[in-house]
Amino acid sequence: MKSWPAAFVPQVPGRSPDVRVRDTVTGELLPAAVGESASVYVCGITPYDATHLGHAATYVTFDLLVRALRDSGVAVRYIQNITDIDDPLLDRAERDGIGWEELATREIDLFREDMTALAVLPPDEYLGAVESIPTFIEPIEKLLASGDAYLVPAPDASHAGAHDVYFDVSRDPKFGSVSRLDEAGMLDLFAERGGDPDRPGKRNRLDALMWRAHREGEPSWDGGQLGPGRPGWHIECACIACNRLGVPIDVQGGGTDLIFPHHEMSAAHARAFSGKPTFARAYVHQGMVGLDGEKMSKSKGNLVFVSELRRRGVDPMAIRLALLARHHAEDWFWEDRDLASAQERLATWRAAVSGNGGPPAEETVAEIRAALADDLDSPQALTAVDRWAKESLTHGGDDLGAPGVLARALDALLGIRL
Ligand code: 5CA
Ligand code: ZN
Repeated sequence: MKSWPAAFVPQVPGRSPDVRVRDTVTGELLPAAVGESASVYVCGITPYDATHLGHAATYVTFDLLVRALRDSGVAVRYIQNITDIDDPLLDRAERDGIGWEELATREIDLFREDMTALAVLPPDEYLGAVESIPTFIEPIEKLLASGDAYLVPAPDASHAGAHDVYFDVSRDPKFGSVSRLDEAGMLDLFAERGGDPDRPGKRNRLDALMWRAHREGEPSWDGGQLGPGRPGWHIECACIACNRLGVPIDVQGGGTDLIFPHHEMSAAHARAFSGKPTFARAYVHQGMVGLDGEKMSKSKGNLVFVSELRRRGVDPMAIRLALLARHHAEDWFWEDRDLASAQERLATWRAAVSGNGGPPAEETVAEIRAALADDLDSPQALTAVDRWAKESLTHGGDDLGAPGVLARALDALLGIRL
């Protein structure tokens, strides 16, 4: 799938210290890279609606990670998917009387525009589920052969004798190790987040769909021995991540809403078909951005769209700065004053780098790097810049190169173009 243009990343003298992230599974600070390379997989959008500020926060967070790692001298390989076939997409297309492919294409295009405007660097590969379907078949067949997956009759399918394929969670001794939820906690979230605990014929209520046999009126693809159908959600990310990055990957990213079942199941699938004990060395999860007291979500409809703010003439750099003002692990509620204070901050920074010289910037650049290397602490990085800007605006400074150095550092490390 086509991604979006890579913004130019200026060179900044010096280099970031080794980047550490707080692993949401163990709660520990872990190095985001081992040695000189890092593989990062971030769960992408389900393109049935426009990019809201919660999505944007997630992709800005992982953009910071990629920028910090590259600045520390690490070669990053970054993959992101698009869930361009799933029930919510089909449901929305039907509700709106539009083809599901047309809807997906429209929303992916808008997402690309939003990412470009927000100066989010593109992944090295941007992969749709649909275009990747042929790579899902063999792993599913392998899991059927090993007994980790099983067939459930699908009498409502379009062809006689059809079966759906489910993953048997009871076969996985490590199941639960990502979310560390008990069974009741898992069951609470499973139905809410796309699972089907009451499907007759399953061995365990938490077993996850891997392949859905073709039903009348639904799109389907060749599944080889699995028959025509379409893939389940978790196997997509498991296969794309493993195929493109190898196992274990260094960082699995996404929002906290994906911890269970999505990241639990993807890890379980990947361990089972790869035979490797660990799917991801570290999990980084973006806290939920909400509005009016609730998580922003497409199903609830309490959304602020990036494209809508842009249409109203809001500077995308102010949107990005508003998102950076919150630590990625924090849940928070968007308010108009978040944008107002980001606009004010942006104006202050712009004024500060427009002078003829300023206070030396090296220390500030080092503070930005140190903050980001410490679990992507963007609020701390912004505070360092605020200090430099205040000093520059109140006392000036005779370091003629400083404003330029700082402007390049903000661009390269924070993705903020002044
Ligand atoms: N396609 C799947 C992942 S494979 C998906 O969750 N798509 S999504 O469009 O619903 O979300 C895209 C990304 O934004 C995911 O990483 C998700 O965790 C994150 N996200 C969704 N809602 C919010 C929110 N309110 N705040 C922060 N991040 C969010
Ligand atoms: Zn995913």
